Amino acid sequence: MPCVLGLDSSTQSLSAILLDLDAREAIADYSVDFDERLGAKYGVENGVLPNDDPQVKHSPPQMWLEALDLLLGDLKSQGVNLSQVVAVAGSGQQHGSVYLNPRGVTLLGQLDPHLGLADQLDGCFSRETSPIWMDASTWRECQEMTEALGGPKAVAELTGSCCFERFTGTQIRRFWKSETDDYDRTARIHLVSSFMASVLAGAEAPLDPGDGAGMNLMDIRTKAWSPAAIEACAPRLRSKLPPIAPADTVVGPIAPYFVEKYGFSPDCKACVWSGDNPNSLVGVGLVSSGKICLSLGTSDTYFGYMPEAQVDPAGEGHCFGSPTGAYMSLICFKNGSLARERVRDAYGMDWPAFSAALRATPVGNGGRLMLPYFDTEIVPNVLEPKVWRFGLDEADGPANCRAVVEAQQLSMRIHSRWMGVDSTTIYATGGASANREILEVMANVHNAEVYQFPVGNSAALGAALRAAHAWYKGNGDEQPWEQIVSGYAEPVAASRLAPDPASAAVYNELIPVYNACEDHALRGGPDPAPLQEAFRAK
Ligand code: XUL
Repeated sequence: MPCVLGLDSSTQSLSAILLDLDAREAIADYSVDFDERLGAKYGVENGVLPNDDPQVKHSPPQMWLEALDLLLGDLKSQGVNLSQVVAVAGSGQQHGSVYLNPRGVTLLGQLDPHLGLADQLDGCFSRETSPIWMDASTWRECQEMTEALGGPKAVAELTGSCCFERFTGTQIRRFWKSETDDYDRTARIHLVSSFMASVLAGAEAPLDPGDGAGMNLMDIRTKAWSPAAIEACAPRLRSKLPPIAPADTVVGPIAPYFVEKYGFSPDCKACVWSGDNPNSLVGVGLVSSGKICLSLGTSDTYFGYMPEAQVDPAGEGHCFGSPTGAYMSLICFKNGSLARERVRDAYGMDWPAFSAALRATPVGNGGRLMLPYFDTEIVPNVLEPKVWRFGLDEADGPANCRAVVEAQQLSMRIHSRWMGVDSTTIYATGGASANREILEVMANVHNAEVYQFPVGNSAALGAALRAAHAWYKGNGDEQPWEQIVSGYAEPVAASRLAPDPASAAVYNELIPVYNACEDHALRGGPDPAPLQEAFRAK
């Protein structure tokens, strides 16, 4: 019974999905929550280290290592037979980076099964904490790299995206500028994905073009490091970066550490990892054009498959590599689940009460709107956290619940226009996709049918399916992607939620009002109150 393992090292947890390739079903689906299991030791909140500066968001890389030991130890003690795993691949939160000193690079090849991963790699990091995708502290470095590369359009054409604060290149530049000695003693800069893949392989792993596109350092068309972007980023950088290799590359056999400690077979193949979004693309079966996925996780992302590289003219969205060798379009909204939770908690609610609040309030919320920038926001770009309320009383719990959900969906609708995708069908995934009331708002705002998935963690599932693809290919039995995903990454037909025409019409009227609120708050546009009044009067 050959099995493949997909791991997902995300902001708040490390998860695993084990697929039985003969039975074509998931036989284990398990997660280690960082706060719950390691929060006291590492001092994290929602997986992130607290910082007085709301723009700075780092996590401890040793916590990710310790979580890997915990997760595999738990699976083993639950009786999961890891010797049947023929290939393992993974998903890393995108953009985050890990900085190894020369000792760290050497030790990766000498992992001792009698010690824990976090303990033996202690002292191996030239930067103790890892900047992650939520970090917004590199505005200046974005300007500098953009200027050096000939302006925003030129950067986007070259790398697939304009310079963004969270993108790894701008983070590396800031490190070089502010901690030059530590930068100089850095032997290797990994992404979260290539770092975790290196640990599993016990050897330095490449990163893939899906995750590489989140750095502003890779040429999006050749899928190789761009000398110009590297030059604009930091000196002596090229030799510190790992190679880039296709997502179905096998790095090597799994390290003896995992064979001795957890019972993996020495023949188990350790494959290249990718970012959570490229993995999710496969995990929801988007291996050809036509449909859109909306992932409601720590970040909310809106993405789809693209056959050719296409860049957002407005500069807000991204073009990443797809694990199939093609491309994907993506827009990332930072105020996702944590914003929903902030509203829920502010009114002492649980999720059933939050859903009841959505049911009890009218579609369109009577024109009461929120701009939910609880944290700095990526799209639209907001560097000072601030929650804006327009005609919305902060004391009114139910109206605020509806306002945050409607704001998120309206913003996605507005900022996704550049993709030009006919999204009459939306695949919903991520934790909050279990909430039917939220999906109802989604269906009506986008005027599209919405489907749920049996497996909530599409990133871990996508990683497992990539491991399967690499394994079949390595056996000389390469299978088309449609066949790889079939039966695993398919929406639940009975979950179909059709838009209600009257509600969709209300949102069509509300879109310009929401747009005007954004315009007023972020670009000094006119007061949106008259538009809100006109909306209410209709
Ligand atoms: C995508 C992004 C987030 C992270 C979350 O560009 O920043 O979706 O990948 O882990």
